[in-house]
Parts: sequence; C-alpha cells; structure tokens
Amino acid sequence: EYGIVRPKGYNVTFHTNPEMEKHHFGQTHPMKPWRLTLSKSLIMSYGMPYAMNNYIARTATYEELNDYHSQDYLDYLGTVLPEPVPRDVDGGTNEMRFNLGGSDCPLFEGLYDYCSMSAGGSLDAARKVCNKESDIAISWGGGLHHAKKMEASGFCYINDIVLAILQLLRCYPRVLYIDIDVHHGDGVEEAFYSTDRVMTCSFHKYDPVSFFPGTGALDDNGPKNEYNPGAHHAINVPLNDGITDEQYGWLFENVIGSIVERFRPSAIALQCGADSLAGDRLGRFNLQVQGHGQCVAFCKKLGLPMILFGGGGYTPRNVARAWTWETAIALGVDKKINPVIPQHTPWREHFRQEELLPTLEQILGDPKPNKNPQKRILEIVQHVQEQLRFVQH
Ligand code: ZL4
Ligand code: CA
Ligand code: ZN
Repeated sequence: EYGIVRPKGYNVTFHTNPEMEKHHFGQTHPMKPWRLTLSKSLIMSYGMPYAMNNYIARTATYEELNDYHSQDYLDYLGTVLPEPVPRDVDGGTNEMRFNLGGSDCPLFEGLYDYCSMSAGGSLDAARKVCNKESDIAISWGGGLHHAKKMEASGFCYINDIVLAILQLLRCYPRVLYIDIDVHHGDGVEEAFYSTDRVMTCSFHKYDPVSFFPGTGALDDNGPKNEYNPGAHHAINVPLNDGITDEQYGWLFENVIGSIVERFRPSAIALQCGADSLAGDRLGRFNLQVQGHGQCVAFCKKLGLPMILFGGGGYTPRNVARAWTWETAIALGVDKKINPVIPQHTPWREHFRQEELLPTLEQILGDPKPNKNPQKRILEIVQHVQEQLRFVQH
C-alpha cells in the first residue's frame, strides 16, 4: 500500500551529477550549486528515485559544446584559472571579450567541469527523450538560459538548453521552449531567432532600466523581415512585481494553450527557474510552489515528450521545495498512483524554519504589492494571439 508506485508504461528519467554540486561561485554569490544537493535529498527522502530511472550525467565533450559555442570561447573557458593575481594584457582582453571574471560570471575552481556537467545532464535528458526511453526527462542542474555562443552572461557560461534543443531537433520537427524563470530567457531566444522549428516563450519581470537582462518586451517577437522564417516565433510575456498564482496561472494557460494550438509542437523544453517564487533573493514575483508547479502540470497534460530544466533560484530551501514538488508532478502526484507523496510542501526534517506553515498555501516570503493590473494581463494575451496569426503550420 505504501511505497512509490512506478507509473505503468510511462518513463520519467532523472539526470544529475553529484560532482557538479560541489562547485562554488564564491562566498556571497547568489548562485549556490548546493541547492541541487538539497533538492535531491528531499526528492530521495520521498522515495521518488524508485519511481524513475536515475542517471549520473556524463560530462559533455568539447565537440558537443561546440555544436553551439564557438571554439575560441571554449578554448578560453577551458584554460582560465581562478587565481586572483593580475593577468597579462592578453588574458585581460579575453576576459572582457567573453564577459568572464566579473562578479556575475566569476572564474572559479573547476569552472569548465561544472559547465560540462550541467550540459552533459541536459544532453543526456534530450537523448533519452529522442529515443523514446523517456517521456519526461529532468535536468535540474541545467537551465542556464543566458549563455551566448561566444559569451558568458548572468551566472551562465554554457547554454545547456540550446544544446539540448539542437539534439531534440534531430528527431522532432518542432520544439516549444517555455521559460518560467523570473529573468528573460534571452540566450535561448537569440539562438533560435532565425528558425521556425523552435518557438520560444519567456515569462519574466521586465524593466529595461533596472532588471537583468533588460530585454524581452511584449513586441520583441524575433527579427521581422521577409527572409527570416523565425519572425514571430519569439513570444515574450513581460510582467511586473508581485504577480500572483492566479494571474500567472491564467496567463500561462492562455498563452501556452494558444501557442500549442497554432504551432503544434512535437516536444517541449520547459525551464523551471525557481527565482520566480515569492521570497527569492533576486526575484520579484509572488508565486507559491503550487502556482509554479501548476505550469509543469499544465505542460504534462499536453501529453508531449518533455524535458524539465532547472535555472535560477536563490533561496535554496524554496528551490528544493519547488523542484521536489515538480518531480512529483512529473511522476503523477495522484494519490492513487503515489500514495506517499504528500500534497503539501515538505518542511520539518529538512528546514528548521518554525515560522513556515507545512501546507502548499504557505507564504514563501513577504508578499510584494501586485503591480500587474488585470487590464495589462488581458492586453498581453491579445498581443500574443495577434502574433500567432502570422505563424504557419
Ligand atoms: C552578485 O553579492 O544585474 C555577484 C550578483 C556576486 C558577491 C560579491 C560581489 C558584490 C547580486 C548579483 C558586487 C555584486 C555586483 N556577489 C553585481 C548588472 C549587474 C552587474 C553585477 O537566474 N552586479 C548586472 C544577473 C544580474 C546584473 C542575474 C540571473 C540568472 C538566471 C539563470 C542572473 N546581473 C548588477 C549586479 C553578490 C551578487 C549579488 C546579481 N546579479 C543580481 N542580479 C544580477 O536567470 C540562472
Ligand atoms: Ca523567464
Ligand atoms: Zn533567473
């Protein structure tokens, strides 16, 4: 009666590399790879590994990274050392060229290994989905959506998502990329700006002046010219501080519902950045674990092969809660299928935060005033539907 039941005829694969989690960006840097360890131990404590196939991710090879990233960038990434001594003129120039070594993208011990493990997990996930060995493949160590072909950006050095989608395109005609990280998924959008085989859709806090990366306006829909098949294949949902589960869920279902109807994707890549949760150190939204997970549940119901990526998330206990809940959703949280996965957010054993309530309705952080008028929410859906009229298929 107890114990996790493996859903019949349905495979979830889980891709991690425990070595990745040991890397450090530096004492006070917000990106903490150990949040992956916290998430995994919570997932394990519910016995979820019994319900899925678990793989230690390979490290991606140079050639695999080179499927998107340029050789001179990779060569430099592979040789930089984290010593804080003054560099020669050449080294300094390359760091500027590739945006490496600043406070957002520091050079740390084992940087190249860290990057190839993150990419390895997402590539393994994509391959399992490609050869139909996996219905939902999970890579919580991936989701690094800001990295560019020749440049690091916003804590991201290698764009594992782009690499995984390139893999999916070998076996699926059309891929829908969805991004619920609080930041704009600019790197993935840029990579597929000129193809109609990938549609990208990011939901994010948008403020061109004061919120990173400053791109992703409602009318940023891909370069519009008659020679570009990728025009109208970038969808952006710019939001303001304090959006709630109700508003976000309504928007998500309308926007993604309309996209799926029009674009008819054959696979989904979903970036589940947990910095869109309330109480995140860098985030601005008011989403609860329930609302964040609802997006995963909605995508699962579409019945398409899917990869779940991690991403941002800077309050580790909340990251672990969300990704644990979303792993459970991938497995099917229906009590009849998985009687031991509780319908509430776990807390007691893992977080000694007495003030937090043990229910999903718990408030993860101080709620922010909601600066998203209902009128604007409707305007966004209307704009998206107008864009989609240009999309063939
Ligand atoms: C930090 O405390 O907005 C980095 C970054 C390092 C340690 C000590 C250095 C103190 C917040 C952020 C100086 C920090 C100055 N340390 C950081 C324009 C900025 C230039 C850099 O979730 N300063 C840049 C990037 C964003 C900027 C967000 C989200 C990734 C993802 C996917 C990337 N960059 C202003 C900030 C700290 C730091 C404290 C920080 N950086 C907050 N927001 C940014 O989408 C994984
Ligand atoms: Ca986003
Ligand atoms: Zn983010």
